[in-house]
Order: sequence, then C-alpha cells, then structure tokens
Amino acid sequence: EAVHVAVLGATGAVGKQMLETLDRHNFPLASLKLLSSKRSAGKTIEFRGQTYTVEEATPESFDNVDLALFSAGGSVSKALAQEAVNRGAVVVDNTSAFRMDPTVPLVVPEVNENELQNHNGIIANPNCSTIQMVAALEPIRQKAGLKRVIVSTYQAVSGAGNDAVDEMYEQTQQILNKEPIDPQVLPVGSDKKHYQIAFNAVPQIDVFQDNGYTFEEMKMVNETKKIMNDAELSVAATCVRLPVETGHSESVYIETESADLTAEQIKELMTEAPGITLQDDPSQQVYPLASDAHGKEDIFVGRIRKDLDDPCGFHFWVVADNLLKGAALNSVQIAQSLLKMGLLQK
Ligand code: 11C
Repeated sequence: EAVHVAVLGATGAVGKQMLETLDRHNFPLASLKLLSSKRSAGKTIEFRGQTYTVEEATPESFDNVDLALFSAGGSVSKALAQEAVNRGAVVVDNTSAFRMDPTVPLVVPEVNENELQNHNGIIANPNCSTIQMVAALEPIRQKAGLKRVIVSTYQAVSGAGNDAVDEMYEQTQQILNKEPIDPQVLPVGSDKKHYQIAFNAVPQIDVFQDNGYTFEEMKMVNETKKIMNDAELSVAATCVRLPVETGHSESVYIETESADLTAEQIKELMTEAPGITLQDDPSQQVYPLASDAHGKEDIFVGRIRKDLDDPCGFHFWVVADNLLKGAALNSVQIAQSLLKMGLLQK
C-alpha cells in the first residue's frame, strides 16, 4: 500500500538524506510533497527523475498527507506538527520539540519499536548522538543489564547544518591562505560568541543549561533514559565538535549490572545485532573511523575492552553517519515500522 508523504525541511542537510533514503529503501510512495520554511521555498529538487518545487509549509500543506517527515527545526515542528496530525498525517519529527513529551514515543526501532503502538500522531526521532549510542548499548543491556553510561562525543559539523559545513571549509581555506577568519555559525549560530572550528576541538554543542551541561549533553542523558525506559540509569555526557564533515564518533564507558560479561562476548553481541558492524581487531589496526562511516547506514563499533579496575566496566568506540542512522535513516525506519505494524493511519 503506497503512502502520501511530505518531507518538511527538504532543502536541509537531513532533508536531502531523507529523500535519498526513501529512494534507496524503495519506500512505497503514492505521492511526494517537498516543504520548507519561507526562506528556502521556491528551490527545486530532483527526485526519481522528476523536478519538485519546494513549497512553504502551511497547515493546509498536510491535507491528504499520510506521513510527514519533519526536519526543519524545533519551532517549525511546534507550529505545524499538530496541524499535520489534525489533517490525518502521522508525523515523524526529527527535532527536539516533542522528544521529552510523555505522550510522544521516542523511537530507535532496534531498541523500542513497540513504543510506536502508543503514538498519538507524533513520533519523535532522537538526537543523532543518542541514536548510535543506544543502538550499541541495547544488546549489552539485554545480556548483562546496564547501570551507568559515561560518553564523550567527537561530533561532525554537518550535525549543525549546511551553513556549519560551509563555514568549516571556508575557514580551513582561509587559515591555509593565512587570511583572517570570521566565525559566525559554530558552535551555535544564535549564541553570543563564535569560535574557530577548523583545526580545533570545541566543547560546546547547542546552548548551555543552568546545570553547566549543554543541551546536546542533556539530550543524550534524558533521551537515553526515555528510550531505554530506565529512569534509574546513570548517564553523563561531554559533547565536543570536531572539524569532521560527517560521522559522529563516541567514546563510551559503561558499567553492566552483572560482572560476568567479557569483551569477547560484547564483540559477539555486536556481530549479531541488527544495524551494527563490528570493526575491532587491534592487531590489524581495525577500528571504526568517521571517514569510513560517512555515507553508510550501519553503526560501527570497536575498541571494545574491559575496564582495568571495575569488573563491570567496559570501554568502546562507536561511529555512525549522523545524517543517516542519526537522522534520516532512523526516521525512514520508523516509517517502515509504522507501515509494517499497520500504524500509519490513526
Ligand atoms: C549536532 N546532534 O550534531 C546535533 C544535531 O536535536 O536533532 C541534531 C540536533 C537535534 O549538532
């Protein structure tokens, strides 16, 4: 059964990947509508040999739409998601607007697909850095339970959008040319100060919260607890931006409930887990790299080793394409699950 689909944010970094992912996965499209905010309306996009003109999204845009994939920023989602639902669409929202709303399922299909049963029209797609981590954690949790997670991220600039990618390349060229630079976009466009990203590491992603953590860090904390349905799980994050175009890398430390798991067992779990590729052979210098993960659908896990002191402690390195599994692919997988489970019509 084919689906009438709208993609909101079609001209953005994630929107482009949404279209390519729908195409690659042969998603059954009855029709396709490409929408954006006013700023990008009028642009044209090629899809399956056809030229589409991007329209400004209004509430009426969602008449006769079954599935709306939203990725145009939180304020657009807040303004239009319920309008789309009122018109009969199911919204998969890739912003932080509804993630912590208790009436909205927050879904990574490999972890909590069943939560889709509880949807009221809106389903939230988690933050990219959360998705790749929880997907890697879930097989371990199933086997040995999970008490604590401490993560440090090494995040790519495409997570902050096309303008951030342009800024990185322009700045790199300026520095190589020994020209002055003028940061405007990173770490956060709307924040007071802007810093060099080229040849740098910036420990701020999104704005600071009153507790000293950034919003990105708190997303990782709160979303992980919600997706894993475990308010008692200890999670702490430090999120850092690096001059990598695409592919978020994460150093993850975990403590399991039971003390009898081995690193070899975790490697086996990763080999068996859907959507995960194990890349772990120190003798051959095999480990995940952002440069390899860019453009791939899987999550790559390696450097798995037991903590030197705590028998429940393990360290590993997890890398994924932040625009694919971190955003567009996970949204399309949610849509595929909704179709499979007969949940697209409310
Ligand atoms: C980044 N993780 O890398 C962010 C982008 O909440 O969906 C995704 C923001 C979000 O900057």
